[in-house]
Amino acid sequence: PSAIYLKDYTAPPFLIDKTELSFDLDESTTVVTSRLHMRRNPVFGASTVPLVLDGGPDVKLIGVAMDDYELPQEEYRVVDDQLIITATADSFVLTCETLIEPQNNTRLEGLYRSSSMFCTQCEAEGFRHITYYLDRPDVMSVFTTTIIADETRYPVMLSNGNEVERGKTDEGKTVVVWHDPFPKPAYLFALVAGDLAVKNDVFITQSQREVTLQIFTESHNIDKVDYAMEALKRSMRWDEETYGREYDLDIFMIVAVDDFNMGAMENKGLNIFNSSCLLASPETTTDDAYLRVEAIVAHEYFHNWSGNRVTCRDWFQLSLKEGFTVFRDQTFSADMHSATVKRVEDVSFLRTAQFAEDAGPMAHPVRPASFIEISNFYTLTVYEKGAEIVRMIHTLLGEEKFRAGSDLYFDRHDGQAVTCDDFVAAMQDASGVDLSQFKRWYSQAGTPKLSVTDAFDQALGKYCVTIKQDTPATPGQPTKLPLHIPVRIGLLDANGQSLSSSLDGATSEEHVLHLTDAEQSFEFTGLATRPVPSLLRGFSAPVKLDYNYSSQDLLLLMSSDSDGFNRWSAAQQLAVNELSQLITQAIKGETLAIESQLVHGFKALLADASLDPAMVALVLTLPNQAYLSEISTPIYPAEIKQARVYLKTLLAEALSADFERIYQQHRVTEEYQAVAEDIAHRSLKNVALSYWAEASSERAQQAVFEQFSTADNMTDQFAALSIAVHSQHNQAADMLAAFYEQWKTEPLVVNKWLMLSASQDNANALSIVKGLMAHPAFDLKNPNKVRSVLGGFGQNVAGFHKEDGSGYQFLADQIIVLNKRNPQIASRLCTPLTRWKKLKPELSAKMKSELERILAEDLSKDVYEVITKSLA
Ligand code: B3K
Ligand code: ZN
Repeated sequence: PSAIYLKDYTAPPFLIDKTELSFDLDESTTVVTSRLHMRRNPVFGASTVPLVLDGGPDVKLIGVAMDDYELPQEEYRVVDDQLIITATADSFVLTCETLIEPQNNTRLEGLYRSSSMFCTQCEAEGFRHITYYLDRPDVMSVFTTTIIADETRYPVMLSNGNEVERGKTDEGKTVVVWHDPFPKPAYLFALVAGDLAVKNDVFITQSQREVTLQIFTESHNIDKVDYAMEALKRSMRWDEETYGREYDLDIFMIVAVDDFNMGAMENKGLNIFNSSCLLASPETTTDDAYLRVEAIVAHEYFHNWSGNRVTCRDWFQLSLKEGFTVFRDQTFSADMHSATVKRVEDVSFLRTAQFAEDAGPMAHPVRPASFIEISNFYTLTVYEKGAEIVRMIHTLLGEEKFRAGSDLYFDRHDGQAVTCDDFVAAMQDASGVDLSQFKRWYSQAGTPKLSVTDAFDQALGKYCVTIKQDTPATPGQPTKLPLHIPVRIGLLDANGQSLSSSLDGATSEEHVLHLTDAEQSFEFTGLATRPVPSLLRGFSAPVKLDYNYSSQDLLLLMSSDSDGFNRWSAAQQLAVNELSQLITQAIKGETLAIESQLVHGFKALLADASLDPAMVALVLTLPNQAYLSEISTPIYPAEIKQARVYLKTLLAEALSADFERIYQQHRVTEEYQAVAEDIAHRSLKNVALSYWAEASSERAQQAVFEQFSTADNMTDQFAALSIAVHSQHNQAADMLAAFYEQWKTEPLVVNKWLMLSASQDNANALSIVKGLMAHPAFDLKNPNKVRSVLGGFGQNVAGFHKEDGSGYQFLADQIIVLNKRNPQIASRLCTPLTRWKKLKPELSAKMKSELERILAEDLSKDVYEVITKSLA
């Protein structure tokens, strides 16, 4: 397999003005007929380049005709899955008949079957598994889709746009025709056919148009779509109010499917969702999952403008739509609930997972310069770091100019396929803010590190902050240029009061520093005493911050900073400092011991009833194994775990009475609702319970068991179960078994059970996981189940990182099996193995040899790319 490069981009030689598709759906062979109204692309002038259409190994070509002239065999050829036709007119209709077998499609790309239905996934390059086409996002076409199927088995037949015709064939099959008036690339095509139940609703747009809303599921799930429907309406309203974006078709449909490689897909007018990201009910869905449903419904809906109306020129520009749309969904969720809580969650995820990606062998810029398989670039870098770039633009421009920029972007490029440069140009043109240096964020990989030092001149009342920026080398990018980094900063006095100061003539309690040089100093005047800096408020840039805070400073920020995000961040830093000491002791084989300052910080926090319980819960949550691994070199998994358990137990013992009190105080007695206030109480209550359960207390054990047995909602039931499993509760095994019995008919709950079971951190972990994969509840065809078991196992320190390497070997075996069946999923499963260089030497060597063993197989492009880059 070889790489393709952004620098080699050329416009398409042919365009497709209209695409007419017909699907004769059948359980054995599906016949696809396409009529493509094509013409040579005028930008090429008079050209004779041949017509090259993309196909797949699973597409069987029956015949090709040009303007109804059936091409003889010698006038076309198929080479490497591409259909090549040398002689064409300047404009013509190309007709193609192909056969596909959706029932044998285990890749879940193109047209496939999930349970008893047909569905599609075409992004990025799935359409070519349906029929021959110019499968690239800059070829936009108006689609008309005819679906022919047996109505008794497939009463619901859907595609993009509006249903325009319905009839019968001579053999009595039903024919439904859909027409989508908006030109779109093939990756936004969708088709669904099945025996589905529907929930209907309406939305009145800002210009008073009535839009029909429909959510389809298999009939046993239709009682779980109310929350998604309300979330959809909130999203539609929010996009009108916040971005002035109105929905454009008369109907908007969402379909839930069980077998899906990712979360969801924004196909025009017909979104397709992994059922785990759509269905919700109090008894079966946790608070986190409710919020995820809302965020993903919003995300896919927002793509209608940021992605569909304005799409990507090529796949290197993926962040054009994904970074922007993630930023939009993050802001939406912040507006619906607590902005600070949302920011903490997003940053915590970014710093753990995206930073790790940026420091590993797959590190790439937000706009990659090359790839072997585009599916491998639906990454945290493209999505989450891409969203941070848009957020920084928002910080640099301010709310109003940012909106002017987005208005200009949508207006200027409506109906076009454009680049990240076009996005930045619109922001710059509308605001007058120079973003030329800022654009380096798109092309430079790696997480910048800011090293901050300061000095105070008492006589002049002057405080000077010096910031050095440095971005580490990443694969293919040995040296880096300075970035334009917005650093939001405030200053506190020794009592935690916010101080006003002057910087470049502006007096304020908060400033945004524009860091543009490799090293730069900023002078704040008008200060009577040395301040404590609150740096990078709200995480104003995706960077690592190094400033030598004392524990005293951190306790002060944690209790008093006016920026909620930095209160959390200070507590995390304090915990990281203490955990680092403990990890070092563990590595040296010493007895762990520490004089913890966190005890005092937590004590004060738990005593302050004025705080938002959701924030308190987040502050109480110790940095997780993954984050501690990200900031360690080399990684000692068992020692990190040991340090975490030690500190958590120490805090639990010291504050046991406080945790018990908080646990009792925050019980929600009203009927379950997934609203911010209740979610906040539940999260604090359950964090308190998780600590209390670590203290040796009979009453705590009892409380865990009781909550598990009596909870009327999944949040509380599952929290209790997880606590039992992770705190070695003496009834943990019985509770796990009871949970499965109770929920064995609810696949999404069973997936949670699979994940928790696989993460049980004990000596038998591997045999437990093998047992789970042989369990009737497991199914290798279903990505959610694979992710549950193998994802859970990946977090299992004792099992996955077992000293003899058996955990790595087991994961490698699964990757080898899945490589053939579902390359996308196989490739994702490689992620934990890509960290091998950072592991302690004994484990590193074992992990590396598993990568080499995988490489010896006949690999898909997806797995090949990740493995070769990891070993490079
Ligand atoms: N655009 C899709 C992702 C498609 C991934 C294909 N491998 C979901 C989303 O980001 O909205
Ligand atoms: Zn997206």
